[in-house]
Amino acid sequence: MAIIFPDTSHTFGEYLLIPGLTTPECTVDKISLRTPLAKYSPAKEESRINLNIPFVSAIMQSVSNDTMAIALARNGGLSFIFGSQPIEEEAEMVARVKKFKAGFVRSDANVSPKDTLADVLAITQNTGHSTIGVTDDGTPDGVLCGIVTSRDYRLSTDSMDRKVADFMTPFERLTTGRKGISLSEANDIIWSHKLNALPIIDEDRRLCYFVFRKDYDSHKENPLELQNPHNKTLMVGAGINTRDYKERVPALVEAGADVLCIDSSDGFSVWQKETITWIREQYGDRVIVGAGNVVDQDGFRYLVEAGADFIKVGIGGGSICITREQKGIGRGQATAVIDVAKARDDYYRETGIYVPICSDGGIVHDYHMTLALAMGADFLMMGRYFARFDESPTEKLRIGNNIVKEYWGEGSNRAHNWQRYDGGGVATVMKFEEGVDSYVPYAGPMKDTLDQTLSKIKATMSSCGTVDLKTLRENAKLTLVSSTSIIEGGAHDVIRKDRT
Ligand code: RVP
Repeated sequence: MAIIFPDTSHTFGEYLLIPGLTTPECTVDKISLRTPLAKYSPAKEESRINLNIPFVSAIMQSVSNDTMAIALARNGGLSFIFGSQPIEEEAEMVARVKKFKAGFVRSDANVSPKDTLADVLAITQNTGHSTIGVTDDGTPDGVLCGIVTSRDYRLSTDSMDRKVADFMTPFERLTTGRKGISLSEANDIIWSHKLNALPIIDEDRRLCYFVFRKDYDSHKENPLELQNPHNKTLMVGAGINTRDYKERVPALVEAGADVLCIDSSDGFSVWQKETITWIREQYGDRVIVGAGNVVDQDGFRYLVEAGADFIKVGIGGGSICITREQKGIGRGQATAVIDVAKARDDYYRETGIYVPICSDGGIVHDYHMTLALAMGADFLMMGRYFARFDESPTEKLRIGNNIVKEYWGEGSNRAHNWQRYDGGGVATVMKFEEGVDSYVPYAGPMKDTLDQTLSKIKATMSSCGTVDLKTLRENAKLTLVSSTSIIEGGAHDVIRKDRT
């Protein structure tokens, strides 16, 4: 007879946390959200990647491109660049994140000495930038001949066909920095020479970047930035599938991806094992690779024994996901996390190896994040949450009175990611959709909302008397709530002024 799980499967909104003793040791300012991403033996070592905040962005076309990855890594989390695109394009996105240097801006307003004042004005208008690089060929990385700023010309008297060479500040009179200097060294030069912009050049005098005085403050405010400790680049992840991994993985590794993740709605498959086995044969443990998604202990064990570095948990809970309706597979996200966390802890007790788990999908309110972390998730993958921000790759639109961003599932026809829903065999098309195309309310730049979310998580952890995520997992007390008490949890039985 089939196994029927005796317990109902639940989701986050059906639980609440019970406060623990709050002490001076666990006030909000002392709380750390650092968390391991890759498996390790706690008795001997640290995880090779620790997130500074327990968030990763979903492996989705409508969520994780290079812009999102840079913004999230700068705030302490990590993006997985979507894998449902040609290999070269995914690798290019990874490479763009790795090349990003906070405060070092590739010049997008450039002229050559032979151009005219009219050309300068046109570029200023198009780009909105008033510092123009003058290079021998007018490209962003040509040999630097000088710079032009609004102080170099006088619109009321200068002729529009005046040559740039006549009015630019020439190279000989410029202060420049050498490629390879740090941001703080560049800023020291800016301050000591009273500059607004410092051109950075290489040994052949080619323009590499500008560092601007006005950016200084914004680049100081990212204490949680997630950097690769060896080369100081921002960390980035990338999605792979179980079909073209022999080509995709080498390209992503070459581009500098710090971590890979096999992206599948149902990861309990021999194809995931084959993919991990191939990666281990080619790269040993050098390549960090996560696997999933699973929703029970058997799935966890299988992928861990196959060699995965972390396991993603969740089927059918995603906001755009209709897998449960279409295929009838899945499990309430809270129950899935609790069950898989138990398997992780059992495995740790047996082997001394701790394999982090990621709760993927189904987070609706900020407090759900703390619940998921308390239930045992080491970190969270979110799509809808991140899709709402300026940094996501999708269109911002006005629909009626609302500003929205587009957000579509990888199982929708729009994404056409058949590899994610691959059941093996020769099929290379999706016969039915497992996701929808939708809008989400626009939420502005990531940082503002993210800071508020993190403050809420820390406030809850402080209420629970916990100072880090490990103690939250170990000491949290959770209770199931009835549907009546869920109603009691919001404002009720009053006429809200903001809704009249
Ligand atoms: P959410 O954060 O609730 O929007 O869920 C995002 C998650 O949903 C993804 O990380 C992925 O696991 C899942 N997903 C992505 N596309 C689809 C689909 O089309 N069904 N589901």
